[in-house]
Amino acid sequence: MNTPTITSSQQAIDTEHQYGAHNYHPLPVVLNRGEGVYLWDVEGKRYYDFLSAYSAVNQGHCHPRIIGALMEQAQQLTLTSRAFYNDKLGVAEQYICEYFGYEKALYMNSGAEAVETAIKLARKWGYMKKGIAPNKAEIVVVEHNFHGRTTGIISFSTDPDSTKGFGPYMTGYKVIPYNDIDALEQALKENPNICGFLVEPIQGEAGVVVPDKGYLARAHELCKEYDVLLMADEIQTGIGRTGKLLASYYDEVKADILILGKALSGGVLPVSCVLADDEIMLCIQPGEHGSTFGGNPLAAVVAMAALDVIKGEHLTENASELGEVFRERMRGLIQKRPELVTLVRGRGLLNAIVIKPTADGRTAWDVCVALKDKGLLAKPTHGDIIRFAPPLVISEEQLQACCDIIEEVILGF
Ligand code: IF1
Repeated sequence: MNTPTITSSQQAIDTEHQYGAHNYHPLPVVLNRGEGVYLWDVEGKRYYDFLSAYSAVNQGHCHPRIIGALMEQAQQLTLTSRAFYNDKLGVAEQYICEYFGYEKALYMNSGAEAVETAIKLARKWGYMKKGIAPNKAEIVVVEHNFHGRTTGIISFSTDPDSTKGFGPYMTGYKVIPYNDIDALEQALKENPNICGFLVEPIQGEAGVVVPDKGYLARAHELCKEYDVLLMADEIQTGIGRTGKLLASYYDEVKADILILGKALSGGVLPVSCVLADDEIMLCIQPGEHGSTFGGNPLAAVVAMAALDVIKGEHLTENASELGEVFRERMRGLIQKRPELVTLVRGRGLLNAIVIKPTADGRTAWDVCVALKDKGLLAKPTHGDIIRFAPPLVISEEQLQACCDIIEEVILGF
């Protein structure tokens, strides 16, 4: 088959436009190599990656430890399905259980798959342990949530772009405002059929929305009081990104169901995982849930290497320290250009700034195009918010160089 060799960025863009679904609007840059915090385009231009594939590349692009584990296993055994055992899954289950302090793990592939798994698990627990009548279980979610793109998950999205035109929608959800403890208490008090509260400890897609200190802790107390499972979606905020191993740890909360993805593989292949203790996890019995690739030996060794790197290279601590440096630099920008940069917020190396459109209609998108031209890649979310999330391996020198680029673009915008 004569597949074309891409020799220019424009050729790649044109080929995707002709043969690929138009389900994204990417920044006009075509990448073909990644290493650590750097990406290179087809023409050889180098960029700092300030998105990290939406926090899937916390360990840096093509981390040698993770790639090494992948390559060794890839020549041994990549997939058995769960019809048979393999010699890596049990090891990776024990590893991740001990890493996060749970009794059981269920590996899946994408984040959405893990969220769907958690929803099924909470419902099953609701019927088997809480005694909810069949098909009456409900899950509380929050406004501006993002948990994936399956028809089940978008059923409780409040974002029209994620939901319009994809109905009919799944029932069994109650949407309440984020960071509103009274609304949660009211929802749990008035409905005995609630089995779970699904929430991001920090809302990523909504624009790095950090709740009040104590919100998650109080939410967990209410969940215990009303016999409801706290389901923490740490797919984007987990694995060191926010300066703690899990963002839940800012409130010293250990969720009843922990949902991980993205950086669980260091961006090398899709791996996600749901963790819970026996009382919950054993509600799903043999033959009731699974997936062809879930828990494959390749994903198993890659996940262990990816988690090893986080601890071995102290990436959580680096995220915490450099996050403070970054936000301080951004606050300096607000002072210099308050009419353009109105807000900076975040934890660790998950941060965002809010850009006010200029009088001549230029927006956060135009800021990102200008950043790209200066060698830094980031992408806006919801029009006016730019999320900044470099790989956690970034050095202070590299971070300062990136802040210089951001400052140069903002001051010259
Ligand atoms: C896209 C957003 C980020 C997630 C949380 C579950 C998932 C995600 C907290 C599902 C995935 C990705 C999906 C990707 C862009 C990106 C994203 F903009 F969509 F919302 F990061 F904020 N929970 N987020 O952030 O995991 O199935 O994708 O593996 O769909 O455009 P997935």
